[in-house]
Amino acid sequence: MNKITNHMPTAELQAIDAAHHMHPFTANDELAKHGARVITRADGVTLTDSEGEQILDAMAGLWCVNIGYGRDELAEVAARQMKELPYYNTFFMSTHVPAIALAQKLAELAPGDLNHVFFASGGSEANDTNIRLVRRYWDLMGKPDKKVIISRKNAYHGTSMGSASLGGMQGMHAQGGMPIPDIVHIGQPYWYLEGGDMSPEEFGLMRARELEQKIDELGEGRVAAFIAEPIQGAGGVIIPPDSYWPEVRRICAERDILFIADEVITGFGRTGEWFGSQHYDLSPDIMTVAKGLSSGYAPIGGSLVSDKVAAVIGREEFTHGYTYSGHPVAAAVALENLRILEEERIVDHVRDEAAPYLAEKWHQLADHPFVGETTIVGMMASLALTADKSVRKPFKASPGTVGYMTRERCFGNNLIMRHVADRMIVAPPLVMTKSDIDTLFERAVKSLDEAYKDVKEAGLLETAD
Ligand code: PXG
Repeated sequence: MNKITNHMPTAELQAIDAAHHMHPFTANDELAKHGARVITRADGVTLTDSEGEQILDAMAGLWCVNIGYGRDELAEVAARQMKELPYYNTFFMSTHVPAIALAQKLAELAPGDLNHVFFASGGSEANDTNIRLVRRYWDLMGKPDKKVIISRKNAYHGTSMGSASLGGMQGMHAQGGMPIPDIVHIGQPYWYLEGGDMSPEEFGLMRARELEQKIDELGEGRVAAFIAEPIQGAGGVIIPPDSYWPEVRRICAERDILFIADEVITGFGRTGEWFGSQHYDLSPDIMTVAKGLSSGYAPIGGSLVSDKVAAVIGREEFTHGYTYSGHPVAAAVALENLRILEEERIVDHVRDEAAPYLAEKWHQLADHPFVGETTIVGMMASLALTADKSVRKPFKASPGTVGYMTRERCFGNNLIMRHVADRMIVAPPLVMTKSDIDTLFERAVKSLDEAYKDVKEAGLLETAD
């Protein structure tokens, strides 16, 4: 068999890929017809594909390459760690220096008393851990009936059976018998399409109070926890109205339930603070982390756990753990990533420079006839495509038709800007300079112009009744 290299013709790579590689969230038959885009290298904020195209990655991979591509320091740390101790586990009273050092560093960076970490290889695993943690906590507290976890529609918490059940994606639940028992979903704080005649503030309060109503309906004695992303990422960068989080905070403080903040996307600088919980002044009992923890250079995630919860869980054996919990190479890479984020003051760069500039540019897109609203916090932004700026209504075409056409134009213009239904989203590497942001903006405008024309010509510039 020939060795597969970056230098093979693209079509050949695509054919082998289609024959043997099952892609996530993909209709493989469709993929086989078109061929996957083959990414061969990346540096800074730019990807190179097998055709030599230079693509601006305004999604930081999958919301994870916070420090940008091509940082040799991480490669060197990984090589060093692989030579010294490529693997050992953290079961059976064992530990190793990378896991110790990373746990300490996370305890230092995390807000409040989140001083303990249970490691996983990504966000899905970490959220599965969280389901077990909160139920175990209430068992040990002598309240075994407190099992229900309240989540939200259109939330994304991963793809394993547990984490996808926590998520509120109907399309995922429909494949495979989810949600698993004792997970329920309340409404999301998505004012643009769901707020009707209410002001954003009224709507935010109403959606927050659904939590209180759900707790009452189930009985507080049955509810273990509420889980939420500070800002829904994969759901379309849904930034809640200002009234939402203070009200949820009040409800959580008044009720005897745990709060899990899923910071897989909002963590490690994305909002201009180290964590989204700091941006919204939340005090979670458990925080899910992954992605930006290693800037995607190695698969690692975890659950950051408060003193209160850890003290209870620690009383007896917690029968849970992954072969790769605290993997030494991934932990060493994560630690080096955190060193770079901290020493290069990348979170300050986001707050003081990159995010304000991106916001200025992003909001200019609101003038485009194809754009119904623009929203942004830190380096995560979205816009609603619209057929008619005077109303907040979806397109007549099925959700995502217009978004997909727009995404194709973006990709054609060497800009990775994604769509979620008919919202366009960006979450670029945090190290973007003003000139990178100018390039992003120019390509976004060109793509919106072209897609607007396409949509008009296809007769799809029509609002649902
Ligand atoms: N929680 C949140 C908030 C996430 O965004 C996960 C958990 C799961 O993490 P892992 O590491 O198991 O994937 C995520 C992941 C998309 C997309 O299309 C988003 C994610 C993953 C894949 C695709 O936006 N988020």
